[in-house]
This record gives sequence, structure tokens and C-alpha cells, in this order.
Amino acid sequence: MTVTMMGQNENAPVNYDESKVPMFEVPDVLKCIDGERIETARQWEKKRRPELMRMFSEQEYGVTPRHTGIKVKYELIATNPEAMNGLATQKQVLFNFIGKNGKKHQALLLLYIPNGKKGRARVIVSYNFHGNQTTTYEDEVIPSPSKELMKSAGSEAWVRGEQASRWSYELALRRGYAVATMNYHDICPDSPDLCKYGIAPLLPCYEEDSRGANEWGAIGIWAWGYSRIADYLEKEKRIDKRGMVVLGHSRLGKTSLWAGAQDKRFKVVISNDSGCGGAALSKRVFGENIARITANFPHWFCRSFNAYSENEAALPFDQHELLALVAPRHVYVASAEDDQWADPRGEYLSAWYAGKVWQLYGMKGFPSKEQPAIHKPQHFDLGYHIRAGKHDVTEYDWLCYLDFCDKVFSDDERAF
Ligand code: GTR
Repeated sequence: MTVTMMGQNENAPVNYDESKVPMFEVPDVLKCIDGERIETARQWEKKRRPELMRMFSEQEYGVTPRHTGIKVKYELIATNPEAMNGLATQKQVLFNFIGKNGKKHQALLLLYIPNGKKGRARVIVSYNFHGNQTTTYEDEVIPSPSKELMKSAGSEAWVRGEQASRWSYELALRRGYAVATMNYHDICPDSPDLCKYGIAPLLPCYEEDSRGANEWGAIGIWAWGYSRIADYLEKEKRIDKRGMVVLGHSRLGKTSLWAGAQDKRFKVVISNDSGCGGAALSKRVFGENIARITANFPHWFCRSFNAYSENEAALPFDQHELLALVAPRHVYVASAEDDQWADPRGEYLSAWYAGKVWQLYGMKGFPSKEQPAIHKPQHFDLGYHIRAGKHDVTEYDWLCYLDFCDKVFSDDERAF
């Protein structure tokens, strides 16, 4: 059966002019579908949060199956207690996934634990784009299993160290944080053919080449993968399981938000330049829009999301409500000035509108609707910064994230 895609348009116009942003009403995060107003954290948790969770599941990312029946066996295949000149203990752990249907799949985790840290270390969990071996020049890092598949599909960029500028391992380790990374294609290759590879063939719903309107797409599967990494880290003796942070860039920033919304073990949820389908408000239709994203990446979202292609006004929710699902944990949104495709202003506004939910908990959103200036990070119970430059992850971004994590973890410790 072929999957029919309604409504996408790869040639839909793209607006970069603030004066042409349509007039729209931002859905009130505290107003329930039946009109009831949420006034307490308890009401939020009992009624509005589940309602929003359902909307994002059924109409944007697809429903995460409650029981996949997939088992995971971890296998430590390499370790070095003196990696990075003694700064860290390195572990490379193979995740062996076994489906109920008997099919198997492997993914490889790279973990650095800071040797200088007394006691358990907090950990930043973050997928990489081109394989573990591209995040560092260390020879001992084994190429991710997806390398061959992706190279045969024409991807050239799998060279050792090629993405190292995006991975401030030393900085994080010196600040006492462990870092865990995996290649996202190891969980589900980023391809409309996704039913053929990765975890998907282990799932009953992907045994046929068809997808129901609400069935999850790649972002949902990647988010599920983040939770499987959390399962492993919870068992790791030198990791502080109350100190898990999920960080993602771009499409993986969309993924970290969806993972953080669903999995409360992630205490800080960071989206770097996540844009459309991530932190940016869809109803602004600024930069990338739903028509473009669903046409170019038909496999990322569930099929029912296509109904909002060139029809953002009809959306009964918006992305600020996704951020709100993380409360009272912490969310961080970061933008880059030249990344207009991701709508930096829409990313900030989303974080601003989400703040109301933190207030229910007596916590702090941002004091002003005005977008902060370049290189003026705002760290409250939510965090935001915009830096100069292009769509990327830089050492400056990592510095801001580490400062924010230090702050919110120590605030939370004081509060309990
Ligand atoms: C772009 C896409 C964005 C963003 C980006 C990335 O092509 O339009 O939504 O996800 O890719 O992930 O690098």
C-alpha cells in the first residue's frame, strides 16, 4: 500500500518579512478544550497536560507505542579509563535490540565520564548526525554501525573528527558533566524509507509499508531512542540518574523537545536551533513552514500533521505548548541570528508563552516578551539565548547550556 501525503507543497512560499507575519491568536496554554481555565499545577497535570500530550501525539509526532515488545541487551565493547589524556573514562556500549518478531538491530553509544568528578556525574545525552567517530579525533572511537548504510546511500560526511567543533567534550567534562552520544541513524535512518531500516522493522506497525494517520514518524522513533539511552544510563554506577539532560540540534532539537515532553527522567531539555516543528511557533509562518517541512521530510511527523500544510491557522495548538509539557522541569531554547529559516523570534516567543505553566509551580518564566539581545543569555527556570552566526552548535552554546544546568540543578537541590 502506498502512503498518501495530503497537502504538502515543496514550493510553498517562505516568508522572511516580519510585517507579513499573519495576525493570529496564540492558543492559551492554560485553557482546556472545553473552555475550563487552569489555575493550579494540579489541574494542569490532571487535565490540560494530558490533553496537550494527546494532541501532539495524534496530530504532530504520532503516538509512541506503549509497549513495543523490544528488548535491549547492552554490551560493553570498548573502554578506556584514561581517555582524553586522563580527563575521562570512555565506554562504548553496543545496544542489541531484539524485536518480538525475532528481528535484531544494533546501535552504538559513546560515553565519556569525567574522572575529576567526585561521586556521580550528571550527563548530557545528545545524538550526533554523522557517527560517533565524527564527534572527536580520538582514534579509539569506533564508527557508528550506520556508517556503511549511509555511505551506500551517498552520504560522504562520515570522516573522523569532521563534526568535532560541535562537541565540546572537554569543556563539559571539566565542568563535571558526562556526555553520551549515539548516531541518530542507528535508531532510525533519516529516510522516507524508514520502515526498512533501524528499529522500525522490529515494530509490528512497520512490517508493512504503510502508516496510519496517527502512527509515529522518525522524530517519534528518535525520541523513543533517547529514552532507551536513559534506561542504560540509569544503570551506570558513575552517572547521576537525577541529573540527565537531553540536548539536540535542529531536527534533533525537535526530537529532544518531544523526548523531554514524554520522558520525565530528562530534567533539562535543550533545543538548539530547532525551528519549525521544534521550538518555533508554527502560526507565525516565518521561515520554514509546515508545507515545506512535510514535503521535504514526509517521514518526520505523523501523517495527520499534513492537514496543517498551508493551513497553520487551523492548528488547535502551537509549539509553546510542547515546551510547556516539560514543566516543572527545565527547558532551554537557543537560536542563531543568521538562522532565519528556524525563525529565532518565533523560538523565543514560544518560550515566553510557555512561561505561564512554570508560574503555576511558583517558578519563573522570562520577564519580558521582548526578544533578548545577541549574546545576552536569559537563565530563569527556562533558558534562552541567541548568538551571532549560522545554524550550528558552537562552544558558546555549550557554555550557556552548562551555566544553565549548573544553575537549575543547584536551585532544584535547594528547593527540595
Ligand atoms: C533542514 C530542515 C530543518 C532542520 C535542518 C536540520 O533542512 O528544514 O527543519 O531540521 O534541516 O536538521 O539540520
